[in-house]
Amino acid sequence: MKKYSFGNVLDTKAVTVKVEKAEGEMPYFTVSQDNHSLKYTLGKDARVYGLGEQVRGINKRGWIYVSNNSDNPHHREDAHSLYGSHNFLLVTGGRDKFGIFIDTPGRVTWDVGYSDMDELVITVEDDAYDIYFIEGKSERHIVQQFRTLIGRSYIAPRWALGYGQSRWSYMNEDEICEVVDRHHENGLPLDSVYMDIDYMNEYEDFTINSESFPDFKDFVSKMKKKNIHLIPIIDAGVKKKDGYFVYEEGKEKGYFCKKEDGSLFVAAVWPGESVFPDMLNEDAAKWFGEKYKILLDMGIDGFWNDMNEPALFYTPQKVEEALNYAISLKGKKLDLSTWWAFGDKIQGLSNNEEDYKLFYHQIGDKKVRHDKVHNLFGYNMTKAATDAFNKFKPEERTLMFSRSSYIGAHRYGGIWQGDNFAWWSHIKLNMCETISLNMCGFVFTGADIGGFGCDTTQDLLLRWLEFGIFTPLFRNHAALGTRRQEAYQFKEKTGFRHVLGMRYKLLPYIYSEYMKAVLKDDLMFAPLAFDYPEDCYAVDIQDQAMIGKEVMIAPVMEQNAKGRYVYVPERMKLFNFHENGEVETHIYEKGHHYIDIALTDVTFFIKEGCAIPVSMAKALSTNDVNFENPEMIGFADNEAEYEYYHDDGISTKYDLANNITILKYKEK
Ligand code: MIG
Repeated sequence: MKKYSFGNVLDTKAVTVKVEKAEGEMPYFTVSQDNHSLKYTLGKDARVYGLGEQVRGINKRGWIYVSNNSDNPHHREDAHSLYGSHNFLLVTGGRDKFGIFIDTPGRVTWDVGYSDMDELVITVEDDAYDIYFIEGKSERHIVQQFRTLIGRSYIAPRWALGYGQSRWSYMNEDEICEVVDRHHENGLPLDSVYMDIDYMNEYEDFTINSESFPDFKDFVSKMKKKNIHLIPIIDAGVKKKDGYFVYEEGKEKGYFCKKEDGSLFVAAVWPGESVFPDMLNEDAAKWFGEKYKILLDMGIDGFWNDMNEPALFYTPQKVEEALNYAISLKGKKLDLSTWWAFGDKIQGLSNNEEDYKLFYHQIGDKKVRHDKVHNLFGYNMTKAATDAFNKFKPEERTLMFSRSSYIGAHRYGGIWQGDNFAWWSHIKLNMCETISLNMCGFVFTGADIGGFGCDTTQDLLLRWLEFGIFTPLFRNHAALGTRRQEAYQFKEKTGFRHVLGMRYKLLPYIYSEYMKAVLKDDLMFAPLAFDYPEDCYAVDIQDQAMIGKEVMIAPVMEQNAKGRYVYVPERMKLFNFHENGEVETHIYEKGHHYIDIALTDVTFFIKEGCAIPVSMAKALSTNDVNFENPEMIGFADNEAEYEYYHDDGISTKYDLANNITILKYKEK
């Protein structure tokens, strides 16, 4: 590993290991005179991986990406930034094989063969940054070293790998009870219900609307008795309202972000005019984090952090400007360009770049303008919460995942993949992001299954769940105003029962793989290219994935498809779990094959010589899963072994050596 530094770097704390600075010339790249831009010539066959939460495929070559945390609900191919900044790239397949990590809180532009197909140009906005080069004998080895550099990933409680139902607009106790009861009546398993902003009193963090939830503590405990965890959302913006305790306390202590003149920075988000805790100020972050205790004390054991890019709907001054502009047009005859400018003024109010330059952070004794450290805000909000959990509940894990992140945040929480759409292409995006995020340390991740924005369909939800049963975070979530998409809303009850049930049958394997990936700094999800680097077909596959060392998945991601073409990179056995309970298996030789996969089939491949643990018991929650004595399924001439990780799923003692047993499988 080689580290180079430019200028006086602000410590992001992404890296947890001390690395000495290297001497001499930087490898692979030529550096521009002002040190802002790095250039590398990509070989014809070079492939580029990483960048975590970004659009497009697993191989990032052919587009330009920007590390700039954005509340961007349009996860289209032409997007440049989503909610997180994950500045790790891995180049392979051509003449060189290396990883590169750029540690900087500011913006980075990754031109991966966009301006010139054969050039990788990385432009760093800040004058000061650290850069790490990692070499290794394989792609996986490079990723492992990078993961060790950034420290062990966050570990979720095991129940958080159960199925979660969410929707923006569950308004009160009755609605939540209905969700739980209808799952149970229909034999649909469920471990958690997510509470979106509507549970709060006027969108005020750490409050509960007492009309909709008259005795919240009691409600939480009633739900626990049904094996349901309630997971409230926490937003970054704090309502600016006299008498609201979080606002009053924070204002008095000087913990909110301020403008240059020392006055409070105010912008509107869900609560209306809001102020923003200075997540980069240690004291302020500690204060905000410890507020989560209010909910912990009511029995809550999981949270999701939202709006923490931070998203800004508008600032009062920008609205003023827009209104003045509109008024100035009154009575005049609009030409087309003025009409466009008028529209842009209004549409450009949200997440406006100029607004991010209006407020400051107090970092130690330094006052730093927000835009310089923008990408660290969500990270530090999540860290604040987890630091508090570790203080108040050191023995037990607490569920925490965030929308916005930076590398380093992976030690404090997972992330969900934000506001996707009920589009078929977003199943694939979900898979590609999951793989890239694993490389950057985010192992506890998943997307809004069924799609967040726009109306879903029964078949989309089924196909998406069939992929989602492999991701650690397994949550169905949808936006206000969209078609209801709880599994019980659709006709195909048996199908949903079967697909959701399969998650619980596979949980001994999924949980074990999740924990091993975290504890060994390894990938849970990997591209085929990493395991079959010499296979000219495997290296290009963008719609299949490897899980652990045993399994390959090839999800159906097209509407009305009755199956799909799959590339099988070595001899494997297909398992097809049909909704009628039958399990069909078939051995495939290396090559391209068309595989029939009916709408409610759950399919995956097991490599020859491998086996995985499953719990065939019927389960309505993770409590019903047989983690103690799982059964084995596999593909072996005579015997296969599986390295099984098993613990109590809740304590914070994660002893790899003591929690591993070798399970044996024998072909019947
Ligand atoms: O501006 O809380 O990504 O999951 O349902 C939208 C409402 C705010 C965005 C989150 C989404 C959540 C929604 N939030």
